[in-house]
Order: sequence, then structure tokens, then C-alpha cells
Amino acid sequence: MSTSPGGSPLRPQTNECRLAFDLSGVWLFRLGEDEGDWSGAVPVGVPGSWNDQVPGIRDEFGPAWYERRFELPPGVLPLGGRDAAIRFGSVCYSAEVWLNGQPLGGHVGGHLPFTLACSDALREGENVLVVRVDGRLGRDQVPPGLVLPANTHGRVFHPDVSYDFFPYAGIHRRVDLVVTPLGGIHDVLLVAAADEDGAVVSVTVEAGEGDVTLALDGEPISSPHRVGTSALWSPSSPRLHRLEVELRRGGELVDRYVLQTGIRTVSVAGDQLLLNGEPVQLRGFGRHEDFPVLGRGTVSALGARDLLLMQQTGANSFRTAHYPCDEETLDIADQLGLMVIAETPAVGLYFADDDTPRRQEQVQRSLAEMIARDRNRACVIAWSVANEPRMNHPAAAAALVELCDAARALDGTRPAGYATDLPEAEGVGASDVVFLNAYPGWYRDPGRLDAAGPALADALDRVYERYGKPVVITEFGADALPGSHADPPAMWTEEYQAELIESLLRVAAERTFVVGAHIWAFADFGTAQADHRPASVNFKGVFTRDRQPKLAARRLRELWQK
Ligand code: BDP
Repeated sequence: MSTSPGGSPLRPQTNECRLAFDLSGVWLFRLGEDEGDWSGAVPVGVPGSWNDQVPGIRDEFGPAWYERRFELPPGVLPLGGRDAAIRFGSVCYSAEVWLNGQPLGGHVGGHLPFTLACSDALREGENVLVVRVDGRLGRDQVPPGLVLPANTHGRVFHPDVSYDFFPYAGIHRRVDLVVTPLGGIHDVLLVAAADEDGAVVSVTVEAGEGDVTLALDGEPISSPHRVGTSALWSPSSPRLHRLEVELRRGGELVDRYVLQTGIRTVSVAGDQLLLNGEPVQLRGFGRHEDFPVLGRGTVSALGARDLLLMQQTGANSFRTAHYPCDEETLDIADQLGLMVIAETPAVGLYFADDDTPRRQEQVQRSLAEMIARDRNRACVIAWSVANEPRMNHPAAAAALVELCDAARALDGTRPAGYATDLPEAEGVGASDVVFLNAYPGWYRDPGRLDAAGPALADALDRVYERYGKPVVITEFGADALPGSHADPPAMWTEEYQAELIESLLRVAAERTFVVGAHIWAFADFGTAQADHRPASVNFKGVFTRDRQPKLAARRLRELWQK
């Protein structure tokens, strides 16, 4: 886990005991090996990647330096019985941080938060926060870059990544100054066990000395606590509750934490995926965090637009491909009742070089950080520990089994698995639900709309015969250049994409063991340059990069709204 005051994984919040002071906004930025002089620095927006924000440095990955000056809100100093820290929602790829010249520490790996203690460095007046961000690619990183051709899927990109999205760098999510009580509430875990009458909720609180009290929606409760069926969270009724945890010492309120969450269970029974004991079918998309100018920087408006469009299209779920998504997007998913497969940043794993052990350690760390961050989320219904790992090495299967086992050991309340394009490979059986990526009619039998359905049917039936587990098709689809049309449908046109998606959804619907289908992708997204990526964009989006519908979006609305 990341360093923090006491290492608490709780998300920052503001109340009478806690402060989360948002440091997002305009920061100073410069590229350079050493901190050096800031005279050439330019203003940039945080959150945001630098690549498409600062002209002329698209393919620069650092190191880079960020600076933010701030004054404290009232009442922070003296800290007294409190601790201060800086919390970063995500920095890609690694960060080192100083406050007023004092080193606070750092973090490796994007898309996940880390918290660095800063009590001794804070001062009255102006505070200077400096962050060194290194986004350079490396084989020991997750996802790995600079991968030798033998260990890739055979596509050549510039910059040299083995995965199909641009390796944006920068401070990608909110940054907060966080003040919390010493010896306060360290962690809260809510677990539900559903039955016919509703659910029994168990709350575990890790806290310093004192008396802990719980209230659910304003009513005092003790753990375990029973709720009725109407209290449960589901896509058709995304009921959220307010769990208030208070810590008192000698009668005095020391700390208070409010967890906004839904109550529901997820399980696998035979070839079905169950939500609150009832079979559920996932309809939706794989979604990247990607937008012009922002790169991989997140803003809640985009999260809202995306998830509202998904819901309008009739989707009930998405996968956070290929990394854990922003916390505000998960807030929106919780509120809308969208089910989420949360994925680690482990795309493009391979097992054939000296960097493998370090890379695998980093995957394990990211997995632990993701689960610590998201385990109270109602919307998160499954963990995907990796996407399309290369399975051509004897160590591969064991490594994937280990990752799935690690996910289940960290959280026994959700199914775990990994998205695979090689369903016959050893190790796939480690998934509780088989997550299958398949591109009939595109990479396989290109241009053959007639052959795609039978090919998918065959692949699905073989997977089921072999594992007897529920299957989610986590990727299928076709690129469509917006505004490109052909009759009869031809590859890269909107007609071809719409027809292919419709015919493959039909194949999925004919099989009860197929418990979900996620189209790749929700929206077009930026990639590195390659001969198969016109204008450095993957056009498999059902929506354009600026979130306008293609023909397939309208077709899906007809199909899914039924
Ligand atoms: C899949 C990958 C995904 C790619 C997609 C594609 O999992 O990251 O974007 O192919 O090529 O195999 O569109």
C-alpha cells in the first residue's frame, strides 16, 4: 500500500473532524531531468495529461516537474491532535513529492491513489508543493512498454507500447490536502449477506482507541444489522445508504467518517452470475478514460456524460478497461445502478524476461491498492486482474492463477478473473467467470459478417464445454469511422459495426451461460501511432471521441431497450 498517515485507504472527505482541501487547478509545469530553474515553466491544468495540453510535447514522457502554491484554509495549523497528508488520485506513471523542500515520498503506478504524510512540512503562509512525474516507458512497468516484438501481440506502435491506448502522462486525478485526527478511523468495511428477506450487513471498523458507533441513514445500528429487500442496491433500484461511523474518546467526538454505499451481494452459481441471489445479465461496454486535450485526466462532467449515455443506450454495466477508473465515476455508477468490472492496469503482461518478477510485484501492488480503494463499492461486482496476458510461456498460467487467488484472498465477496483472447490456454480456469475477448468479423475473418456469428458461437460453446462457468464477452466489435457508410456494409463503416454488433449480441443471447456482453468500446479513444490506427485513434467506439452516437449506438438502444 501507499505511504500515508497510518496508511489509511479511506477516501478523503470534509466534516467537523476531517478536511479534504482540493488542490486541483492551475499548476506550473516543466519538462527536465532535474528540478533546475522554473523560468521556462508553463501553466497547466490538473487533473490532466500534459501530452495533448502543452503544444509540441505529445511524445515526451518526462521526467517532468509540477508546482502548486497554496495557502491553508483556516484552522489547519497548529495541527494539534491531527495529521496532514497529500493525497493524489492518480499520477502516471511514478511520482516523487516535496512540500516546502521536504521530501514526502513517492509512488509507482498510475490509476490508483496514494497518500503521503506531510505534517512536519506544512507551514503558515505560502506552501510550495513540487511533484516530479516520470511517465517514461519501461519493461518492468505495468503496463509494460519497450517490449520486444516476441512478447507483444505483433503490432508496432510509436511511442513503443504493446497496448492499444496512448501512454498519457501527468497528474490525472484530484489532489487533496487531507487533515485527519490522529488515532482516528483507519478503515471501514461493509459486507452484505443476502437472503430472501433482504440482507445481513456486517460492518468492520479499524480505529484508534475509543468507542465506535454506527448509524445507517440516521438510525443507530449495531453490526450485524438486518435490512429488508427494499434496502438492496440493484440496477433497477440503486438504493444508496449513508453509513456514519463515529469514534468517541471519553465521550468526546474524535472522528467521523461517512460511507455512502449500496448493499448487495454478488455470487456465481453454476453457469449464472447472481446479484442479490437473482441471475443478472451484463449489457454494456469497455470504457477508457480518454478525451481530447485532457488525455487521461479525469473530470466528473465526462464521467457523468459517459455513464448517462450508457444508461440511455440501455446498458447496465461497463468494464474499466484497462485500469481502475476514477472514484467520481464510481460514485456516478453507484448512483445510476451501473455494474462495474474493475480492472487492474495489467494489460500486455508477458512472462519471458528478467523484468517479469518486478512487473508481477507491481501488478500485485496495484491489485491490492485497487481492492483497498473499491471494496465497499456496490457498483463494483467483479475484479479483472489483467487483460489479454501473453500465455506463451510456461510461467504464465501460474502467474494468472496467483493473481486471481490474490484477488479472492483480498476480497472474498466478488468473483475474480481476467480478460483473455486465448480461452484454451492453461490458467483460464482460475477465473470465476470467464472474461472472453473475441474479434470475429474483425481481426478474425475480416469483412465476413456471415462468418462472425458462427465463429463466436463456436468459441463460446468450446469455452463453456471446457470450464462449465459463466462467460462474459468482455470485448467484441469493429472500428467505424464516423460518417463512413457503405451498402452492403464494409469494414470501417458505421453499417458494418452496427451489423456485426447486432449479430454477435444475438449469438450471445442464445446461450444462458453467457451472462454478459460488453462491446469494445464505449467511445473512440486515442492510441499511439500505428498502421491500423488512423489518426492515432481506435475507432471501435459506439460513440465518437467527443461522445456523439454512431449508427451502432442507435441500434443498441433499440435492442437493449426492449
Ligand atoms: C483487444 C485489446 C484492446 C484493444 C482491442 C482492439 O484488449 O485493448 O483496443 O483489442 O484492437 O484485444 O481494438
